[in-house]
Amino acid sequence: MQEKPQAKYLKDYQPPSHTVSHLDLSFDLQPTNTKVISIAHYDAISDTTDLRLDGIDLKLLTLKVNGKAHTQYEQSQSHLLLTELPSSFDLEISTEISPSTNTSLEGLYQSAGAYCTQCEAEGFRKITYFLDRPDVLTTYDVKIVADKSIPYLLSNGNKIEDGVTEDGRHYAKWQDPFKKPSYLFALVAGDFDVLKDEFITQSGRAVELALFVDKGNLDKAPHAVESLKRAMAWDESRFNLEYDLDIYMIVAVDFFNMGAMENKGLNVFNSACVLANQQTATDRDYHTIESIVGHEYFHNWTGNRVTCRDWFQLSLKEGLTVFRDQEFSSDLGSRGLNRIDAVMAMRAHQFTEDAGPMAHSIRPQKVIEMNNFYTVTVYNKGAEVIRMMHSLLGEQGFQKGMKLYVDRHDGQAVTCDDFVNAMQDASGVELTQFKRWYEQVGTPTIEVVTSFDPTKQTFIIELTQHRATNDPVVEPLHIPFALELLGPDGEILPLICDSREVSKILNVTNEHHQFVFEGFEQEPVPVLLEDFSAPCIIQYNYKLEQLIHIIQYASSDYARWEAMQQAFSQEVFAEVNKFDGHITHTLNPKLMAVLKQLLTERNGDIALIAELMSLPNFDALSAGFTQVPVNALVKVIKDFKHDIAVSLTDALKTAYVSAKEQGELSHDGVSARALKNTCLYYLAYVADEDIEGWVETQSLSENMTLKLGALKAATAADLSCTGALMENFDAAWRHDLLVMDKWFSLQATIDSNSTIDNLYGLYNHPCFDKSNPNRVRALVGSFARSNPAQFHREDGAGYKLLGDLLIELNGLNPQNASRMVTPFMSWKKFDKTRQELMKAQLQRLADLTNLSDDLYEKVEKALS
Ligand code: B3K
Ligand code: ZN
Repeated sequence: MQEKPQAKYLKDYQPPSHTVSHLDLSFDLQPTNTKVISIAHYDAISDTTDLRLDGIDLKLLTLKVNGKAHTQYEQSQSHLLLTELPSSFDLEISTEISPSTNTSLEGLYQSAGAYCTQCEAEGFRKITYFLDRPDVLTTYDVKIVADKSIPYLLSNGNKIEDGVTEDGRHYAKWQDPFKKPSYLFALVAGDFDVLKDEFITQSGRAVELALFVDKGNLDKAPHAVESLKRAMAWDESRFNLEYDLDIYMIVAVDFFNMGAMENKGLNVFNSACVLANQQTATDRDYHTIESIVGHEYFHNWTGNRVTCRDWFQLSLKEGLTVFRDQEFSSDLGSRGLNRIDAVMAMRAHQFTEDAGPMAHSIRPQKVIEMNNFYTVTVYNKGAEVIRMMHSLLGEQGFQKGMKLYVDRHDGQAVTCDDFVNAMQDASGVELTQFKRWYEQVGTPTIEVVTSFDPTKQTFIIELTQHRATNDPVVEPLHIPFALELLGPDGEILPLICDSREVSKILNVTNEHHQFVFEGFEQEPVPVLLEDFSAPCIIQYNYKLEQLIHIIQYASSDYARWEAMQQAFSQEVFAEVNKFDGHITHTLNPKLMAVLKQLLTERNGDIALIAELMSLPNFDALSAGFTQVPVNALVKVIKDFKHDIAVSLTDALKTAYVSAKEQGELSHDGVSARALKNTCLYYLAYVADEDIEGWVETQSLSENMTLKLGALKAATAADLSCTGALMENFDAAWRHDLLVMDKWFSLQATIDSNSTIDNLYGLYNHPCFDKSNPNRVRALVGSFARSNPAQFHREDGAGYKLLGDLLIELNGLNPQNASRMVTPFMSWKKFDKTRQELMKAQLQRLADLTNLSDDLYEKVEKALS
């Protein structure tokens, strides 16, 4: 391995040496030699005469202090150290950068010709020398000069001037009245189609909305704009937060490392998270777009107006904003289904991260490459921590806390403690112990033992919290533990302790707690940790009958789904123990009967029934094993699907035929399509003539949810029509790369011994491009994540495919490489043979002479 990159520690935080009162930026855009002039006014905070600025890959042209050339400086790979400075001065720096060769998609780069920026976390230093840290806030004036062939020149804030230059080019000037840290700076220049709209705020101000998309894509823009208007209205009604500028712009670009970025007044989005119409996008895509548009919009208050003091506090804005976008989706759609999504992400990804070498607290203590910490832990567990505070304070207390937080800290860069303090001060709820969640590492376990005393008619619940082995927190956590008790007829029983009815949120603050509930003639069925009220693992020996009781009667949709998942998992675990490679595994008939009943009665939310019918996936099930039994797990899951298909063929067929999808985006339409697809997916395993015909007919649908549902069913069950359907799709959609991503994903998830060769071949498909993160994720990401049988092949060919790709991505796009390495991080969870094979791929990376900091941090942790 090369020289070790340096880690930064939260405990070493120091305030900046200078404040910046204003920044003037000017850009002369050229593909390989863009000139950037930055003029800033600096004031020293202490009596220092030095200023150390961040800067990477910059060619320094000139440097002036108070208008005069300054020669007292040293340049290094990552910094510019200025010495012998006065305490207050203007600094003018001109530098040159090359956007067209910047494949890292960080800083200023070109996406299919358009110029755009990505500065969070530390990309601004690839644009100019600056104090590139979130606690240096200032106002910006930006001038952009470019050829007239690039009509739109955009930056943050309001446009104050435009015109032509003497040499026949043109320019625009933008002014952002709000102070911001450099990570929220944005510039976009390109030729787009624009969808314009307007939003009138609650105080009556008109805000211009503009969505910029690639030419020819206007028909896919309305859903994002409608989502934005819904988000703006929701933030006013639920949080009383109103938008502050006169214009809100969103630009969709094809080359982007993540979903989107909340730059002040000028969001930049991955086009995959914007563009949708019924022919090209699934119902799931529609939902994702609405939630990401909301998320970026909500950052305007939680992230932009109040930002982070340092990057260790990232969850301050991300955990809170994920919580807000989850609430937005839940208020507008189904709360139960949204909760199910959130918990699935926690179980399948966050618990896995916690169990691996990258485990960290929601406020990490040590970081080498900040981009590595935009994780499910910081985001999703961070949101669960905010949700726990919401449970403890209630909606009213929480809103009071939010108001105090914003009033106290508007325009500031603050810490997670500042947020919790505001919540505590506004509500009067003591949160000192609760703060331990910010230090806590790993997934806590709660062991539950219950006992029923028929003579005293009491039901006793004993809870013991166990922390993960790598958890530095030595004292117990404050856990809001939600509980529901169900009576024999499914009725919800009151929780009576010492003759008084108590709240369903139990405050668990000690290592060990005993709760004695009174007044039961028969033993109740406990719904434990209802709604996943804390990000913990519950250990409790549920009997199948109890789970079935919960599936039938629990008051929350989430709890019913959770019980179903538990029941499925228990059955899978039991069968995995019997695995010998030859027996055919079948689902417990009692559980099969429940599925049949759900399917036949179709009571309540149809979309929920589709969820209830779905087996937990490989990742979610893997989390339950210390060593993942790959072959057994793959076989049992497949056998169960087959068994459900064969045992319930008639009920599945009836449900399939009677699910009528009315209305493009109505909840009923979405639900009907979800159930139809679930039924067809199972039925494909039976594959009689009817069903092959249904798959083929559905694949011709003009609706992408249905079309893709048909192809998924065909590829999963390996129907004879699969090849032809895939060819038709390819021929029909080559003009739309986002749609082709769905096809690449399908190719990657086919469980066939020829898949790996096929994937190497697809690198040459005219639509494939390794420098585009969407394509890479669609093809190789889907393979590693969703094709366990082939990825974990015992000859190591799956691991080699990923290893080969990572070596290329390391040079091309370190951030993408680092995200794609995730499947290797859990190598210790597999058997010896697979461990050795995965480790060998990690070692190939470790041996690279140009290993990026991004990969270094993960590879080093994985191997140590
Ligand atoms: N804040 C951005 C993510 C930036 C990621 C930098 N590697 C998007 C979001 O969370 O809203
Ligand atoms: Zn965010």
